[in-house]
Amino acid sequence: MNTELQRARALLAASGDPVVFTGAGVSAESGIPTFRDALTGLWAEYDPETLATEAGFRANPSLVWDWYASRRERIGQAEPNPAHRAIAAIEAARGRVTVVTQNVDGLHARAGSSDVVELHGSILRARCLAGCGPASGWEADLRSPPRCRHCEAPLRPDVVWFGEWLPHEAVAAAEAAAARCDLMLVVGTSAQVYPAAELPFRARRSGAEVIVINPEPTEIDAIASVVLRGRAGEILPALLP
Ligand code: BJW
Ligand code: ZN
Repeated sequence: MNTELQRARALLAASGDPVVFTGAGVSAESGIPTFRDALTGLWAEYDPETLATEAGFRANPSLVWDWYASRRERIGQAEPNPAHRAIAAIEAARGRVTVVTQNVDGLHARAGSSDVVELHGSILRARCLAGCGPASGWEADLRSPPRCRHCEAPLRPDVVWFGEWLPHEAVAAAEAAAARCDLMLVVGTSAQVYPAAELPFRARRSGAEVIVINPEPTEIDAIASVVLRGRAGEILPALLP
């Protein structure tokens, strides 16, 4: 076994409180596209200003709703991959592992992780654009977008778009996890989107070891104790005892 992998296994085995911080790369092997990969990422084909901002939604609600609906359908057909399952297995072996994810696909929970902090919301939920709160029963509404039952305003996907605040409770839980953990596994994120990308730095400042798992270099490599270059679905299972 290669030395870096051995070091990572030892750090995980010695950790009393690991936290896993994930991005789109952890779901790539489930067939869900990432955002910034040069050829296959969503932002190579689609414009984030048009599709992932409130202004873009207000300008063309049905275009944006349909784009999210097609992604939701693809996610519904996808299955958790060996990376999601390995993370759930780490929890099963130890009792608790907080997973802080930027992903909106719900695959960590489907793989069996029970403590998942969703920093960028969930594509499986919708909420009222006018602020009434979470919506229910909208799946059967075939309008694009469906309308709020209380005020008839359009519903929007319950995800965090550019320029929007992250859900306060999720940020608080993620910051607490980063401050308290003794090991943070940073898996499949380009770490270019803030404030989420601050979390590994927060963990490192509090003395945690950082392990990066990614086929490509990232800004986090500089503060990592170990960098494992490769696919999450191949590397994470190899970290298990
Ligand atoms: C693998 C793999 C395999 C591949 N195994 N790995 C200038 C202008 C305007 C705004 C800003 C600005 N400068 C900074 C900002 C703030 C902005 C920001 O950070 N922008 C940067 C892009 C510059 N942030 C925000 O706006 C945030 N809000 C905020 O700051 O509020 C305060 C505020 C209020 C008012 C005004 C201004 C500020 C909100 C950010 C919301 C991000 N939303 C999205 C869309 C979610 C909904 C949806 O799904 O459509 O979240 S964007 C997208 O990026 C998505 C992701 O969660 C997020 C992070 O991406 P991630 O997960 O890292 O994916 P990729 O594709 O980048 O990387 C994939 C990685 O996987 C790569 O490294 C691959 O190598 C790797 N990989 N295969 C392992 N098999
Ligand atoms: Zn409403």
